[in-house]
Amino acid sequence: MKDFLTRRTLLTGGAITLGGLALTGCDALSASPGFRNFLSAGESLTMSAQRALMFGQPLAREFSERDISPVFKANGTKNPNTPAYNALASGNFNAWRLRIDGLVERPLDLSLADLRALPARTQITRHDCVEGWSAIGKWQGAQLGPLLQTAGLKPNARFAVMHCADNYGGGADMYYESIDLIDGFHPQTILAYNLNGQPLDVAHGAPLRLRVERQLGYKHAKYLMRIEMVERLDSFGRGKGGYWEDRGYEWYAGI
Ligand SMILES: Nc1nc2c(c(=O)[nH]1)N[C@H]1C(S)=C(S)[C@@H](COP(=O)(O)O)O[C@H]1N2
Ligand SMILES: [Mo]
Repeated sequence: MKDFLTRRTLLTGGAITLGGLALTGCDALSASPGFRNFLSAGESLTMSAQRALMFGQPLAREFSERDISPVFKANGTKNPNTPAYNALASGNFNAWRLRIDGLVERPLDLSLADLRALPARTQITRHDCVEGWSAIGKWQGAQLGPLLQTAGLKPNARFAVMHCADNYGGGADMYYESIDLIDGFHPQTILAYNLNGQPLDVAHGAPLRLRVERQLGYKHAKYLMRIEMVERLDSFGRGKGGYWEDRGYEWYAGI
């Protein structure tokens, strides 16, 4: 594991500027003038500022072990089945790396072992798909926020674009998604490698998928390959910030 990814670095290092924070309209905190000034001052995001940012960002409900659904339906792509993905899968994803790049000071390339060595968060949550089904599962993974902090966001970074390994339905467009920094630093936003205590299987997004628990199912990008920090979303896909957004779904898919 790279030595800048130590616990100490995660806790102390990596100033994050707040200039690029895209606030969502319904956030009570963002409506307060004091908070706006604080943001526009472009100060660096210290641990305490980060905590202030969490304030007013409710957690999605978490459930207990006995609530876990006996079967967690798989939906959308159930196997990317591209030559590149199949090669990674047949090597047990040992050669897979998650790249975090774009508007960051220090691009990262992380193996599954790197991610599993980081402090883990476990959460039992309900996944709601717009197609009308839900399932409760126990997800485990590394929080995205500390990783972005390690990479060091440039002042103009506003969104995290998730690039996936699959082209849903075999079309030309690769699946992708995007979230803002409010969701990026939300404590329940994790890069999940386990579902119900087992390594993520191919159907559910192996080796790594996003969990962004206050949002609908299609935001939870499976088969993550790269997280690109960007200022604007209009140059990706058809410009609406996600595969399904490009086909008419809302970008902010809050539950
Ligand atoms: N890469 C990728 N991510 C994806 C999809 C997909 O087709 N490809 N489908 C989305 C949709 S609509 C849902 S409901 C969930 C389904 O996740 P699951 O297969 O683990 O149930 O993944 C989301 N993430
Ligand atoms: Mo979905």
